[in-house]
Amino acid sequence: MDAANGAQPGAPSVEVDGFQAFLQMNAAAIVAASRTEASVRSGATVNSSNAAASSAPARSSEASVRSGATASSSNAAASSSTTAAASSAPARSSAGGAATGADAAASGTESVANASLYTPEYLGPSEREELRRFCDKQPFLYYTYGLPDGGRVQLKRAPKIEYYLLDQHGKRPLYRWGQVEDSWQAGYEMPPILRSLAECIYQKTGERVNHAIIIAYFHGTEQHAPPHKDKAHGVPVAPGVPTDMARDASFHVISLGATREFMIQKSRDVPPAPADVVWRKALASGSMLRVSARDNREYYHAVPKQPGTVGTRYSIIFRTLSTMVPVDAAQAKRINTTNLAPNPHMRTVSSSLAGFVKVKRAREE
Ligand SMILES: O=C(O)CCC(=O)C(=O)O
Repeated sequence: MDAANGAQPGAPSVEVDGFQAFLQMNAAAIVAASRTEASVRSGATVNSSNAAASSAPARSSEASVRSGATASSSNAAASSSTTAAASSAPARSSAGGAATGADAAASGTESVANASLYTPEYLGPSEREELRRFCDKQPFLYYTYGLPDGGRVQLKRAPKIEYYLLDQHGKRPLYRWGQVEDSWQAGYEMPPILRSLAECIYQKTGERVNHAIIIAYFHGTEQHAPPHKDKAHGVPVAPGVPTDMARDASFHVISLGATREFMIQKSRDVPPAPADVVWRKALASGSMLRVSARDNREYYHAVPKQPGTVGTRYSIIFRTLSTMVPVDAAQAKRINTTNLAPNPHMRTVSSSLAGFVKVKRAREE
């Protein structure tokens, strides 16, 4: 384990400083926002010692998930007087705390379908940029997908990299969405930049996410996500398909870079009939979309092909998984370097490196 960034040896390198600040600022703003909301609801003023004393997380059931975005940096700066103790206390949830119109309007958050939420400016410009740079450096994989006839295919429509948090027994979460068993060990422990975001999600929603997949949409039509449901307990899936996400868990999508449209729809049709479209949105860079467990159960979601898209979109999808397995470090090392997807953002580096190697060889000969 690399003490500097909390990742295993060989894990992609990370920059962290800005995000530690991001977490601190957002945690402060979240507590401040929860105080405001609590006082609005109860008519009482909640003082900072109450906030600091509060160690109970917001409840994770859908009914109690509160509205609103993690505050933007500017909001956070405004509440920078909040104490460090208060900053570490998760936002409290009032029972049944659905978004009020005023809360949503104040934070720019849009309520979507059934308790899903879209927050366009979840990240400030510098966090957005730092996270995008982090994504640019990732060694994305083409996962091998198992076909119903027993065949295997490299899944080029969604180059991915996985990150996870270990549990107290040293086990890692496993999310099976169709990849072959060889890939179940793929991924790395979360570096601080992702841990910070996981912590922000906990502060806001009470959900202890333990897994993140980053997907690279390098190209508007080569990379896409067909309509599907995430595989959570209670979601109707085909017989034999495992459901590794916890029951009642939402999933949380941070978008970076080029905008791609995200669809929530009633059918699997591509494109869906207009009457089947529940919600569609070009997800802004730096935004957060929380798709509730209910919306995942009842609807499909998709990122359609989008001809003419300029630039890369990354999505970071945080989930709470309940299937935990022992880590097999040797298999992880093997699979993390198998079927690497060509990453256009690394091309300059690799071509100049290749040039350097060529020149060096020529000099040595
Ligand atoms: O990339 C996205 O925004 C969504 C990806 C997705 O639907 C999924 O991983 O289940």
